[in-house]
Amino acid sequence: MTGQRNEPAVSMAEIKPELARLRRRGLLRNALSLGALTMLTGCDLSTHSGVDAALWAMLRFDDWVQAALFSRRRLAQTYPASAITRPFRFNAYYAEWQVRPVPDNWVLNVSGLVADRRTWTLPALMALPQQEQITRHICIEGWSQIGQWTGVPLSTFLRRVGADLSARYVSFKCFDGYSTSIDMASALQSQTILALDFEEKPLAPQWGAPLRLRIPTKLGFKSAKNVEAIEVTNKYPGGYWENQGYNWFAGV
Ligand SMILES: Nc1nc2c(c(=O)[nH]1)N[C@H]1C(S)=C(S)[C@@H](COP(=O)(O)O)O[C@H]1N2
Ligand SMILES: [Mo]
Repeated sequence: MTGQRNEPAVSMAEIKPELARLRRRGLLRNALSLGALTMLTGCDLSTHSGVDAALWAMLRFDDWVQAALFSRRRLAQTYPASAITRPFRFNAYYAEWQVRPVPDNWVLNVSGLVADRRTWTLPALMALPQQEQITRHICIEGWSQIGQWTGVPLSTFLRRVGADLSARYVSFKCFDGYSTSIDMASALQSQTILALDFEEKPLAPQWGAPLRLRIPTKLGFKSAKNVEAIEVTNKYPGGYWENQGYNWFAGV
């Protein structure tokens, strides 16, 4: 399953039509390298059957993601507590994403198109209205799991800080160096929350302590963990994966 060091059986030119098809269907935005295809699918590209398997995995996964994420009411499906995945997987595939402890002086910074730029402490966030959700978290690498998160609806928070709700983007910066951004409509969707709890306990560092975005209508990479700053802006903010060509919208 790990073919990264083997010579690919195909050239990029040979699989370009397939990748273009995936791109038209909205899963990929920019060019994808063979290395990235290997990483996304876990298939060995050193044989032709491995290449086929990789492309089919992408197409199947694309269909499945569309079905799982898109609903007419634009609400992500919710689940009973019995459906929660245990143990819950922690995404730490990359060395530079080692678990970071919460900095002693952690506060949430708010900037950009907002009336009130005061920083937020954890107790202040805990005093805002909370919402619980049991939803499916879907990673673009091809796995998913159902989890339970509780936190402040992002719409509540944005209104509380006097954000310009007609601004285009909300961006998130994390203290592990990660970043991502979403459109305002998705930020205001009722299931988009600033999660403080996971399975009814404060988030552990690996799951994004002390605060993470949880946005079940988007792929997992949008659910920023270890958030330390939120900015409301009209200038396209991009993000860690977005800047490497992942589909920016990544969901509904
Ligand atoms: N700060 C930060 N947030 C992040 C990531 C990360 O590496 N750092 N990974 C993203 C990806 S790709 C996924 S799939 C989910 C994983 O969340 P989990 O560890 O709760 O499963 O977090 C997202 N948010
Ligand atoms: Mo992911």
